[in-house]
Amino acid sequence: MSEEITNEKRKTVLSAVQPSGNLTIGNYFGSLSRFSEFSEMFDCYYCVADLHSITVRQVPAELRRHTYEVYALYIACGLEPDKNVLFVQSHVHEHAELGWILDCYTMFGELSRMTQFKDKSAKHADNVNAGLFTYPALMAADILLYQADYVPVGADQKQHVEIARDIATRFNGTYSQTFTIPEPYIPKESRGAKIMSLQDPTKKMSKSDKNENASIYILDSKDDIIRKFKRAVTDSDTTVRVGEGKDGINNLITIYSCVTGKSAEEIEREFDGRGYGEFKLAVGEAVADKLSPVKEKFNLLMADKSELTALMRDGAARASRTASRTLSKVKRKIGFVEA
Ligand code: ATP
Ligand code: LTN
Repeated sequence: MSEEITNEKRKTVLSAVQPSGNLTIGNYFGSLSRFSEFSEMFDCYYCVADLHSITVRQVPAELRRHTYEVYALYIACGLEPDKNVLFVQSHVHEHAELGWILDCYTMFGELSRMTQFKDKSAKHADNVNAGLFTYPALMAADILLYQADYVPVGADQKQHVEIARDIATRFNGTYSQTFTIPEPYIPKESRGAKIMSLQDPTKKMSKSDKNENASIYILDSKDDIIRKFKRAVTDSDTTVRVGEGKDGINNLITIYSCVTGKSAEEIEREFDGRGYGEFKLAVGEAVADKLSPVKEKFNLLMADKSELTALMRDGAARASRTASRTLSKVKRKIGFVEA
């Protein structure tokens, strides 16, 4: 191996999921299912973004349950706790601290352009709080604390990774090289970058959707999965093919492609001459079979909360070692007096 390669620093990956509801197959195909690919090659940090989740009002008992659930799902989806740093965001105080600092390097105009802010403030018009607005600066802190090179996310989060790059570039330019500039790592459109709602396929499938039939949850039973796919909104055509104005079918083809690895053309050929009913059933069964081992592992993990708590504690200590190094460097550069 050449000198150059042996000396190259291992790249770092960071991503997070909010414990704001029951995770959907959008979360699964857009992010969780892909996380374990990185473990062998990169230093990986995955966090449960509980600080982010309170930008929308949460019921305390549910927030607690969802935090354990997302953490257990990380492991059930194949992330081994000793090969990845798995932690809860609020357990590592550096996130909130750097979040505040980065607020002061983030412009009002930049934040005003964020699509997620516009969507969520319309959806929660009675609670348009400052945290919802400055959410991207905290997300930048999550990423920059670990000097992450890659951030695997669904397409909806691309804008937030871009603002993190802008904040990092601004900070580095104001002082000197401090932060690695992160890159988003987004699956190709046909591979699950955006899974749409089953009831309104022009909207993304979201764990906070009030309509339970709109989303397939990772923990849904096989019967529920099949029933929801049966009821999925499609169109008046009858042939299974990708097309304009066929958002519902396009979405089902994307989902089937995510599960089976088949291309859209292969799927069109497989269902040539067969109706929507048969196709929906095949998608339902394939998704249920794919999720069944994840659910089994998840149930085992959730049965031992004290083990999960111990893993969380260990993850937070490991995350904090890296995060505190970056935060000290930032404080020094800004001119804060050391204690
Ligand atoms: P909320 O409804 O609370 O905003 P969400 O379902 O959009 O939540 P997040 O916690 O914001 O989920 O996202 C976790 C990860 O899942 C992110 O990487 C996000 O890009 C991805 N993701 C979320 N929804 C989808 C989707 N429908 N298709 C593909 N990826 C998705
Ligand atoms: N904003 C993300 C969750 C999130 C995140 C992050 C993703 C919080 N911090 C850091 C990647 C990196 C979301 O809503 N999906």
